[in-house]
Amino acid sequence: MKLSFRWYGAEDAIPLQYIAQIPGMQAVVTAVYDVPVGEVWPRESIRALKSSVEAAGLLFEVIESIPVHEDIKLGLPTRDRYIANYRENIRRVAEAGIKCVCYNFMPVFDWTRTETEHVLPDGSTTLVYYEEQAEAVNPLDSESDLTLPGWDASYTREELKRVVRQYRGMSGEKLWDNLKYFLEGIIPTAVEYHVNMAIHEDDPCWSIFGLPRIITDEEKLDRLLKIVDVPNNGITLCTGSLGCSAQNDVVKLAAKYAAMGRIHFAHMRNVAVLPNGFEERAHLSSCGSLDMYAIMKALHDNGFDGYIRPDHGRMIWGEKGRPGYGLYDRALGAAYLNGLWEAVSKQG
Ligand code: DNO
Repeated sequence: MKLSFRWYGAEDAIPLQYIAQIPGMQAVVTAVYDVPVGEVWPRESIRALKSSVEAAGLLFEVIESIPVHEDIKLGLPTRDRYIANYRENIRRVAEAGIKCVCYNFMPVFDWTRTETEHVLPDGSTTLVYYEEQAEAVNPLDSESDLTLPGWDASYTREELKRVVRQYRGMSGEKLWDNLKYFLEGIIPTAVEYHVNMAIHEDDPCWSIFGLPRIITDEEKLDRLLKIVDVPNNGITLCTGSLGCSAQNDVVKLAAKYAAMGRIHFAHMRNVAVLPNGFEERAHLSSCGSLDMYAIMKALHDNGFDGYIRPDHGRMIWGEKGRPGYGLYDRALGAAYLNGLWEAVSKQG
């Protein structure tokens, strides 16, 4: 595995040097954040990211994410222009040495939580998703809280309502058609430029606010991989996204898709699955519902050699920062993942 850490570019309060000081840290996962979704990333911006990451002694090999324009997910006639731009972005990041691109195909809302500062018994704060709170949010109702984490802050309320309305009535099958069209448009470029595309599962892995979500479980992952059946069409195994549903056996999925050579990136995070949703917890297995040791062992034993990063952390030690993306708890997560990997490697 290649240990990596997400960094939000020059705007990120966490200096690259701090990331480089985490034992075993090899790579930074980042993106160009100041270009509107769907447009082509300037070569200078990619170069600037690459040189700052490399100046800190870290590898610049993974992008998270090149976002997919809503028109592609909606299957609008304008999608061809955005798909052409997407191909161009793959070429440009590949030229800068990128080997893996993470993306998602969630309509409108990326990862969604209902509280960002839920206080755990030890005084740390964490991200949670409680169904009763999610049900109280209606993106078409102006009175609702429209600033849940993971939502694209560049939308105004009115734009958000417009785009949510565009999806009304769209079936999961239609979204599959649009995903197929997208993959058939971009995977040949990824193959040509030796880039591994790694789709991120829907988070949480069920439909929210009446919008379809399709990358949610084993059957759907199998279907996705078959659409274009080449290694470059792969996945980001996000333990928290899949593992927030007790229906998903994350250990089994890690083993299966690693053996197939289709996991290019892993997001490692623990969650406590509750009757009414889930809470993000510290990475340690005993802190949540997932057996992190068994997942790491499944990856290791099935030949996983991709990138891995500690996913969301809690806020601990008084740190203030971007929800889920502080330094301290993610660094503890990295240290723990290193320990697990050393243990599973030495066991042979
Ligand atoms: C949340 C992240 C996601 C992820 C995207 C990939 O913390 O895991 O936002 O980056 O879904 O496109």
